[in-house]
Amino acid sequence: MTDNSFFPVRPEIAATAHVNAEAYARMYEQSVKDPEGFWGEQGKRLDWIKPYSKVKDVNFNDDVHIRWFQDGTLNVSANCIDRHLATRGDQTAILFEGDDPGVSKAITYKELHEKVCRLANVLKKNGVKKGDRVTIYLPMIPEAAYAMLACTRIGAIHSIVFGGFSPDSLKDRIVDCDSHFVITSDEGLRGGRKVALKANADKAVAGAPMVKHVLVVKHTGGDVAWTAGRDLWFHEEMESVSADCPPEEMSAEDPLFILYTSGSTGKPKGVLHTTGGYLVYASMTHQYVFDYKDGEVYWCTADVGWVTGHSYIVYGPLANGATTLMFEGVPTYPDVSRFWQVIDKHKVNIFYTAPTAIRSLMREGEGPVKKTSRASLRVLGSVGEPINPEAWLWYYNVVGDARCPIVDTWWQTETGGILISPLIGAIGQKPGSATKPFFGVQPVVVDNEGQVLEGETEGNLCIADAWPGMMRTVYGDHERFIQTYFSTFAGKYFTGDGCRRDADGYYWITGRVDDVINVSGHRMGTAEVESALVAHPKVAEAAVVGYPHDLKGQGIYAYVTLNAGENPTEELRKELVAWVRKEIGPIASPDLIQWAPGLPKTRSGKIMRRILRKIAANEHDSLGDTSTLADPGVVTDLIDNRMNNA
Ligand code: 6R9
Repeated sequence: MTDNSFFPVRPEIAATAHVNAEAYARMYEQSVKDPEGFWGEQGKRLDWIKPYSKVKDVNFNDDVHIRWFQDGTLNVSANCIDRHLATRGDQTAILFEGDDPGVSKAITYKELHEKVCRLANVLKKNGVKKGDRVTIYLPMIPEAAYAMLACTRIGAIHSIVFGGFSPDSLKDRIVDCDSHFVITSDEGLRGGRKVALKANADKAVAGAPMVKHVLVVKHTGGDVAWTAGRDLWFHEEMESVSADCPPEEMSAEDPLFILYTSGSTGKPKGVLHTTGGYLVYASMTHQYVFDYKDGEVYWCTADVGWVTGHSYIVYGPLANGATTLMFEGVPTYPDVSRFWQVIDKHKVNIFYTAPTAIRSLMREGEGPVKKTSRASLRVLGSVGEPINPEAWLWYYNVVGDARCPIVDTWWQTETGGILISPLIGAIGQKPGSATKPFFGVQPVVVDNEGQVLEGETEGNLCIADAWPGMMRTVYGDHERFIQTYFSTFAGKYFTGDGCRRDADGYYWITGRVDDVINVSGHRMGTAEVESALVAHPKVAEAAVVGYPHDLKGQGIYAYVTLNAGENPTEELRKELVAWVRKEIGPIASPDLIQWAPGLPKTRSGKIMRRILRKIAANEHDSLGDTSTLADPGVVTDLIDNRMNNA
C-alpha cells in the first residue's frame, strides 16, 4: 500500500508541546553548528557531582573515539532516584502490571530508593565491585529495574540477557564479559505460561565457571534446584543489609552497561554504553520525543532485555521523574484487549509499542479496542521495525481515535536513544516515515561506493557526527567496533539500514541492508541461525535469509543441505526448528525450512544470498545476474521446491 496522507501538527498540540516548529528549526541548527554549546547546556539536565568543562571529544576517522562530558562525574541512580526524593518521594516511580490482570503494584520513588540501596549493598556484600560485570536474566518485574539501578549505584556494569534466550546464549554472554554475578528469578510468567529461568541459568552457569553467585528472586514460587554457597535468595539477602548506600562517584565515560546485539557476522557483540552522555541523551529524547510532561503515566511495552527497555522504560523516564509502567505479560492474555484495558486501568497518557504487536492486534478487528475508553491517551509511539502504513493508520484511527499523534522512532541498540522521529509539536507525520532527525543527529545517505547523495534519494543510512548517547565500543573488541561501524563508509557511523529521503527531507527506513533480519522487532544475525543449524549432526550446510512476513515483518527462511544418506522428513524439519530454539531461543526459530540439495555459490565458494533472498520472497523473476554461479542448475531446483510463504 502506498499512502500519501500527511498529518500536520495540530495548532493546539504545538501550543503546549515542549518543541514547536520554530524551536525545532532553531535548536536543530544550533545542535549541529555548535554542538559544544548545545550539549553543554543540555548536560545540565542532570545532577553532576563534579561539573564537566569539556563537552565533546570525538573522532570517527583514524583513532576512533567518542567521549562526552569526559571530566564530569555523576551517578546514574542518584539522577534517576535521589534527586527526585525531595519533590516526588511519594509519587509512583514504577507501576507494575503483572501477567495476571489481578496483580499490580505501585512503587514510589522513596520505595525505589530503599530497594536499590539495599540491593546495591547485597551486591557489595557478595563481592561485586566498581567495574565488575553483573548479568541480569529476569522477567519484566520491578526487580529488573532495581537490579539495573543497583549496579549503577556502585558502578558495576550490567549486562541484561533477554529471558527468552536459551541457556547456551546466556552462557556465551556471561563468558564474553567475564561476569561473576548473575541475577535471575525462579520462573518468569508470560501469557499464563511459566518460563524456567533459574533452571536455564543453572545450565548456563554450568558452562561459566567464573560465576560465583546466582541471586534468585522468588517470583512464582516454583520449585528450583539449589547450589548451596553459590545460590542466594533475593528476599533473604535484602533483609541482611542496610538501606543506606551512598552513590559511587563515576566519571562520565565510565561504562554503564553492556547489551549484546546481533550483527551481520559472528557472535553477538557486546555494545558498550557509558554513563554521562547516555543518560543526558536518554533523558532528553524521552522528554522531547514523547513530549513527556510532569505527572504523566508513560508506558513502553518493550522488555528490559532490549535497548528500548533500557532507555525508555528505565533510564529516560526515571531520570525525568516520570511514572513508568512495567508490564510482565503479553498483548493477547487473558484476551486481545489487554493493552487497552491496561491503558484504562492506569490512565496511561503515552503509549510506546512495536509494529508487530499492532499488526497482530489489528487482525482481531476494532471490537476489542473500541470496547475500552483510551481517553487518557495523548501520544502514541512505534519502534523496532518499519511500520507499514496500514498498521500506522489503524494505530492512529482505531487506537488513538484520530486524536493522538504517532511518533515513529527510528534508532538502534548502538545509538542508545532515538535518532529519527517526529516531535509532536513540530513535525507533521507521514505514515511509514520516521520523519526528521533529533537534535544533534546528522543523517547522510550514501551510495554503495560511499558517495554522499543529496536531496531526494535512496541509499545507505549513515550518521555524520556523534551524539552523546551513542555506543563507545564493542566490549573487549575495539577493533571490531571500528570495523563494523566506521570502515564501510570511512569517517561515518554506518547504521546497517537502508533509507529513502523524500522531497520534504523526510526519512523512510527501508530495512537492513546487511545480513541482519528483523523478526517482530528482534534483531537476529543470519550467521547465528546458520551456525546453530550446522551444529546439528544431520546438517551439512545451511543458509538463512529473511522474507516478508505479514505479522513479524520478516520471517526466518532457512535453506538446509543434509549430510549424504539423511532423509528430508517432516519430522526432521520439526527437529531442526526445535534444535534452533534450544540453541539460541524461541525468537530464532526458522519459520520455513527448505531442503536444498545444493546452495547457489560463486566459483570461489561464496553463498549468493541475494539469490536466496529473492527466492524466499517469491521474486524469482528478478534474480539478477546469475552468471557468476558455479552451478546454475541449483537455482532452478530451489525455485521449483520453494516453500510456500504466502
Ligand atoms: C530500538 C531498536 C535496530 C534496528 C534498526 C532498524 C530497525 C528500529 C525502527 C526500525 C524502521 C523504525 N528499526 N526502529 N526500522 N523504523 N522506527 O529496535 O534497536 O533492536 O538494535 O534494532 O531495528 O533496522 O537498525 P535494535
